[in-house]
Amino acid sequence: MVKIIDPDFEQFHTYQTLPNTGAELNLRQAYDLTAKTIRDYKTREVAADQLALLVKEKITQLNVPTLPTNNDTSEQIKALKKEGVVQLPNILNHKQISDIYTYIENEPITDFYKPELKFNLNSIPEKTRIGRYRSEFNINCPHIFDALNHSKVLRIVEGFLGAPPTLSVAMFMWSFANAESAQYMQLFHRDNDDYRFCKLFIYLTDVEDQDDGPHLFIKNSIDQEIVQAKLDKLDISTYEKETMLHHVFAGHPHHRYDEQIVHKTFPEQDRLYHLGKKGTSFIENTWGIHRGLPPRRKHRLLLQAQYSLQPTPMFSYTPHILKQKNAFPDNRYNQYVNRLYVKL
Ligand SMILES: O=C(O)CCC(=O)C(=O)O
Ligand SMILES: [Fe+2]
Repeated sequence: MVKIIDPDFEQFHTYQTLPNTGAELNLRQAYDLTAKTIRDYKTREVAADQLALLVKEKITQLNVPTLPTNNDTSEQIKALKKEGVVQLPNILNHKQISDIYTYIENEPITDFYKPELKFNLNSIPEKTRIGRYRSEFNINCPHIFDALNHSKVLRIVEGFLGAPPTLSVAMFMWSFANAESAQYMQLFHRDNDDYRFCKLFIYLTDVEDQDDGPHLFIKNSIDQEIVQAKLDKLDISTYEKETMLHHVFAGHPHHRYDEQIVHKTFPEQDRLYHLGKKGTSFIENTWGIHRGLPPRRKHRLLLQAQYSLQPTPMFSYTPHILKQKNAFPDNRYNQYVNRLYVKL
């Protein structure tokens, strides 16, 4: 088992020692060697439980409290653990969403996959499918921490993770209605950013039907044993079952799954299309298979946050001093949660 030996509160750029080697390596490298390659959910859960204990131990030494347990989120935590998804009452109201829209509408957007490509909402390049903003711009947006640090969200997330969360992604994401076919994260995939993590999604535009590009989550896709049991009920050969099981758990972090195989493995009742007006909010364990369908009618704007036990190896983080100092409650808990983004 890996052991955190040197967490530092400011950055928490921790180092770990691998057993028997004595070698020190960065968390990113440790993760590459372990969590990325573990596809079995129960094994990931064992590692996540250990990591959650280590995080709790470490942050107690740093005087970061855990949240007091509270019954009013226990059902949601249970649902998130069991179903992989929980729908929330709206986290942001229409006035807040309209303030956010005013803040971002004139800001240059960056192509998600081509950072050198910048444009405006009225000049979206034909080939750009997904857009985002600078992280410093995101975190200075009005109300963003009202959503990302909403007490109900943090209670659910901490209950799910088993330790106080690390905010490891915080961004607005545009999906542009400029092509029929799906690309990138519009195709079925699993996120694989930690041993245990989840994402908060908030629609900032209305997503009323398939043409608005809903987020689609595949229930029952998290655990191999459950998928195996589903496949066992299908009237197909053992060879085909094995091939399908292998397919839906294969892959490195950028692997995309074949739509037909996913649909064959997971029938209609496993497919949860999130539809709703702007403000619609949900938390998902995105280790489960999911995609954002390409919108066809109008551009879709999403706010998303990822909460994990440790920083995500894929990203490098630069914390910034907030322009609005009181954007989130000034206590050690919230300082800890936001430390990769917010410099004190
Ligand atoms: O656009 C979406 O709904 C899904 C995005 C996605 O896959 C992710 O953020 O992990
Ligand atoms: Fe994803």
